[in-house]
Amino acid sequence: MTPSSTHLILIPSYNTGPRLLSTVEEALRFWHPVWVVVDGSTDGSAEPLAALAAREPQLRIIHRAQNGGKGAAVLTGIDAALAEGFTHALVMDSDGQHPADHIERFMLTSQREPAALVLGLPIFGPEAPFERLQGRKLSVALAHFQTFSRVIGDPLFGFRVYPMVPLRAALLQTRAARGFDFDPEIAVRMVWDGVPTINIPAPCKYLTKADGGVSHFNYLRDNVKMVWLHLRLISQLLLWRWPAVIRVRHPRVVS
Ligand SMILES: Nc1nc2c(ncn2[C@@H]2O[C@H](COP(=O)(O)OP(=O)(O)O)[C@@H](O)[C@H]2O)c(=O)[nH]1
Ligand SMILES: [Mg+2]
Repeated sequence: MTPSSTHLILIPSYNTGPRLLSTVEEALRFWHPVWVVVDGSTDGSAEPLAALAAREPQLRIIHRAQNGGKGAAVLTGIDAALAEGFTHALVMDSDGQHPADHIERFMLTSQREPAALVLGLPIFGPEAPFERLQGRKLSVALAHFQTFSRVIGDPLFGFRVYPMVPLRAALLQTRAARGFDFDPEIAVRMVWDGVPTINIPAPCKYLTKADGGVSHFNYLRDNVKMVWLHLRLISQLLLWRWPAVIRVRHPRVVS
């Protein structure tokens, strides 16, 4: 496979457990290069990766000494990638929930439309937890309100291709968006900044503990963070951003 010089896969990982290695191996089957940001993990999950990276030059591992959250890990990764001349990153979860066989379609769409944020529109199976699906409906409605449009099909699904320059600009606008608030906040901010979106359906799996599924989503801590996120975005929108947001209305594209 010819490695791309513009588009790379970026996988943020924190204490992912045994699923990390198989997720990275799967990603490598579909695209080169793949970079993993190990975010202060303490569970030993990065060790088998180091062995794989020793024989696979298209895999790079970046270590963060301290856990900083998904958004912080993505920022570390894109800073390094921009410094090496890459322009776009497909960000995916480290635990096998996201469909590696859709990587190529997402990347080719991004190469065709490099200005766009390519968003996954999740298709859930019957195993998806009821309360996560309900919470999601509220997040979708809020993202529609915050952008005065339906250009963000799903603000929580993390399987996306980002143009990295506008992603970095959006991250640097705020000290938040470093944990689980990363996905919804950054999508809304990029739309506010005038980045067009393309929404592509893609399956999302929920894995049982027996299958190696691990979730760091803490219902109390992360839902409080989400409420705070929406209060911040809505107050900014109503106080000063609304005229600009009205001006940047993009057609919603489902590819
Ligand atoms: N870098 C980093 N990534 C994280 C952190 N917490 C979660 N993630 C990543 O974000 C993705 C989603 O997290 P996960 O715990 O699976 O949450 P869930 O899928 O929403 O239940 C996974 O790829 C994780 O590795 C963190 O503290 N740091
Ligand atoms: Mg997960």
